[in-house]
Amino acid sequence: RMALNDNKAGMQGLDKDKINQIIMDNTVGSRFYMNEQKREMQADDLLTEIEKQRDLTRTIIHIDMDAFYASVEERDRPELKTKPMAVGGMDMLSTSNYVARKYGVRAAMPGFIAKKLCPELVIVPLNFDKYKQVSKQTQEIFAEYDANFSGMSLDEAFLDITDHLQKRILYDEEERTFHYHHSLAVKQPQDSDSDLSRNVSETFGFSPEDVANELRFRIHQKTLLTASAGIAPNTMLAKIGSDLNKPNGQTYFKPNREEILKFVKDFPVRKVNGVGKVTEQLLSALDIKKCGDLYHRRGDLVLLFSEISCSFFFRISLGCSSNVLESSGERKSISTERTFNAISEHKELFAKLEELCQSLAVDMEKENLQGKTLTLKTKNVNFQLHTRSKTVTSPLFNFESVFAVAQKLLEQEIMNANNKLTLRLMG
Ligand code: DCP
Ligand code: MG
Repeated sequence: RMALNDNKAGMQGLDKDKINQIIMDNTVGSRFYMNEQKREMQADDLLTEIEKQRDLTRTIIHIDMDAFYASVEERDRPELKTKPMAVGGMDMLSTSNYVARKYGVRAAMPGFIAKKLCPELVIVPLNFDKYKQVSKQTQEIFAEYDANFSGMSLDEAFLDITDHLQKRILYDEEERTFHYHHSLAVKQPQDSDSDLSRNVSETFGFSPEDVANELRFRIHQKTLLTASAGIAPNTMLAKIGSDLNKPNGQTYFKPNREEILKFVKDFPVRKVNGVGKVTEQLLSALDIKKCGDLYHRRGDLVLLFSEISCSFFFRISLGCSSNVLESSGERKSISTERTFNAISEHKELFAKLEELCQSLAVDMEKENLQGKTLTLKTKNVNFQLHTRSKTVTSPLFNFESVFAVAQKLLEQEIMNANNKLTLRLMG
């Protein structure tokens, strides 16, 4: 940001590099430079905190069916396999097969536009009962590997196979062998019709990749549909992995920090789960396209985004994310907030905070919930909303533990306020 801006009349053709070097050399030590450095240090503190939480001990698999609705329809009408096809209606498509994707036809596109892109496109109406039934079949398989698997939608799930891998060491060959559905056995030319013995079964090994292959094999045998998988130490990488070798493929991220960082560096930010169109555009305006750019621009991100957003971005840049699966439909947060006449006395602010924590603790107990992240929400007299969060290592489970963290957050809020902190809402 110190660099020369040469879009002023009469500045064409300058040696920008040389000029920037001189600016840089002479800015070191200036207040401007120190401020830049301070922000980078702030960012580095956050990065260190995240790095401390990196945990490479679990093995997570993300499984995602290929062109799910479309594949179910193709299975039941094989003549569609070679044609461009989509599922949905003229107003909206739910997905398309890989033939149609070549034309730019995809999910969340109106069918009438898709028809313009590909006039021979076949549009098949939705058949939810069929998709639900397949989903049930796959979930029966998932449960054998992780009873607490987390189903994200009909066609995708996260499994923590860490415990399975340990038990698996003791599995004999038979327990790792699965038989072909008769019609799916690959017939060799020398086989007679009654002799498919060479191809009737497949045996899988002990590694995480073997387990993913086994899962995908079993899904295919049971549903006649293919799935892709990502295997990684956390959910973010596992999710990325299931998409990388689609369709009918898988990707393994070893539990190795250096290799993960190397991969993440050049990976497009947009492809990370949770980075939507708006975030992509915001980051793109800052010329941030790859996950590695998030690290290089950490000082600017701290200046421009909230702490929660920065944490999210820095996690991405380090390839860190949760490896704790939430069971389907599980509640993720609980909150309480109050609006009141403006107060600024510290004693009053902390009293209000105490009251809120008490009320939250009662609700948590009722719902039998514990917390990992506490967020303090404030609205000042100028109606500016602000949130500040802290993630802790041991769970928050009662008034005392919640209030201890909340107090720290409020202290920071008071310290960082430009003027005397005066609030009209706290949550
Ligand atoms: N779906 C939908 N509307 C969307 C996206 C998806 O109704 N905007 C439905 C149809 C998909 C299913 O959810 O078949 C699964 O979504 P995916 O994103 O996993 O897409 P596909 O399984 O179709 O394709 P891929 O092979 O890319 O996973
Ligand atoms: Mg899918």
